[in-house]
Amino acid sequence: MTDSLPVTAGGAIFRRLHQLGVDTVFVNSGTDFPPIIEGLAEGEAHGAALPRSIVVPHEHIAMSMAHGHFFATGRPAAVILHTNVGLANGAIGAINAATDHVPMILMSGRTPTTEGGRFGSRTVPIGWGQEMRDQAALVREACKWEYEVRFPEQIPELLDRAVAIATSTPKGPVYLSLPREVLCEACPAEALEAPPAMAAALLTPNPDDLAHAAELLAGARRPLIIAQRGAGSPEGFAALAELAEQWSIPVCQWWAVANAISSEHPMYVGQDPGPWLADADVVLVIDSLAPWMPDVHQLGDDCRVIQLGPNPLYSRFPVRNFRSDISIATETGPGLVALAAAMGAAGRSDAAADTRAAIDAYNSARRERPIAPAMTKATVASAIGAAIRGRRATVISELGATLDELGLTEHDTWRQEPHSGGLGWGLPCALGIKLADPDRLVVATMGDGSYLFSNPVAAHHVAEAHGIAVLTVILNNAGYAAVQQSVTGLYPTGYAAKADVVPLTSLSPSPNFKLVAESCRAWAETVTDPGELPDALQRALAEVDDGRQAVLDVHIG
Ligand SMILES: Cc1ncc(C[n+]2csc(CCOP(=O)(O)OP(=O)(O)O)c2C)c(N)n1
Repeated sequence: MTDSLPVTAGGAIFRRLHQLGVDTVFVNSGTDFPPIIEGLAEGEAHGAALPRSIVVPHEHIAMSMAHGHFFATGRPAAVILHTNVGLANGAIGAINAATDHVPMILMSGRTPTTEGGRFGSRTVPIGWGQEMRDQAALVREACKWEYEVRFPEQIPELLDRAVAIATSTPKGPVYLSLPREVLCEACPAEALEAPPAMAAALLTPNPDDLAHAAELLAGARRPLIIAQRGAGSPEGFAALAELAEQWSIPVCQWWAVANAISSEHPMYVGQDPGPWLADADVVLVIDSLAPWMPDVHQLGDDCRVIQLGPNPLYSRFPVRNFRSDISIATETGPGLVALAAAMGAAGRSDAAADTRAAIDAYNSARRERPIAPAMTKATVASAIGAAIRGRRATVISELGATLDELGLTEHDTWRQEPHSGGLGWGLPCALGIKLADPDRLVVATMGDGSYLFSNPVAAHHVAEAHGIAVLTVILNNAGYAAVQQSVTGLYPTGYAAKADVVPLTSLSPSPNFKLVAESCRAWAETVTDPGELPDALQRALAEVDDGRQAVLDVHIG
């Protein structure tokens, strides 16, 4: 702090965020912003320590970049949007963050309450047009906490509380609404400089539950582990690898959104729990919203299930009835480390050899399955995997490259769109990761539909403006294959399945994505021949290593 004068409350937000360790604020501004912009300029003029502000010309991108920022740093970013309309554009991002347990300090202006007579009162017709009876309702279901600032001096204490709640187990977004007149008032400076007043509450496993779970797993004849949202931390990743190896337990990653185990681990059995679930007597479910598909997979009558994760019963969701005999609420990484320790140094002796033989046979068939020579998602994934091998890289997939064909072996090298499925997340999430961790290679892969949802011109603009050199690989089938598959899955012999083009799923003619990327001076190429893909990837990676964003529009069948 360079002075102790009261500061404009709009700028006080930035000063307090900095003090709370929030180093990046993604912003899309509007007419509610004068006290925010004036307060920021005031802070800069006075040499105050502030987080960096990144201007993002679409709110879904701002939210998804904040999502990626958390992936890269483990710390929340803040997002400030324009009143109800900006918040509405950002609402998908809040839904995605909530489902992915990503903390985020989300704020938006509230149109001035007063029609005149106060500094900050309404000055333009949108002052009336943007008022809502309940603005917070736009994101309430996705947020752990919300409030509307009433007085300027509340700002430090409210932000302390916002950050502490967002980063408590289970982590998630919080929302603060910012009325313009309040932000125009002065906030006392002293409290902005005080240390954080509130600590996050982080869960570690209850020892009794842990002992019970360890006993059950150690005594199982046909145990199975299902992971969906990763192993939580490098330590959790290592603990799971050791536990699976030592106790000969197959590990399956059904619909994974983060990788929990190396693709090359001898106990990794791919994504399908089908071959293992019906016979399993104990299943450890690691942080999985939907660990199997009840319509297809059945548990045996005597099977016992242990669920472990930040919110093992996923209490936000009204219907989610997966069995849970032992529910262990914990941050996932420390929970896995503690579980491995509780299981001790012994190992499963009696049935272990049989399990290993079955897994080996299953895996040789699975791993030796040839990848078709045609251009498919699997071909592209396998080429990307080969191109990035040995590098510190993270691959993002939004209906993009398939996990198993990438052959990833390390923690935090894979992220898929959250199970909320709010598309348009992938490219900006990759930008958020790369912005926070510039030395990491970040490859964003997505379908052409997902790419269009990500507001590509705005996303490439942000990448250019901030020198964020991400490689984007579009898996372009000129349509919505996932929706087509969903239709033919329900009506395999129906009219839609027999139609030349499944209605409502075509994106033909495909835009020229090369030109879209080049409009922001990205390096871009279109690839149609699978034989050309490896070289094209090398050319693209050379550009990215040189600091320029690159885009490959890969036409898949
Ligand atoms: C914001 C949003 N709108 C619509 C959907 C519904 N949806 C799910 S998958 C999908 C198709 C995605 O197409 P693409 O990314 O090209 O991948 P493909 O299905 O072709 O593999 C759509 C539209 C969604 N999940 N999110």
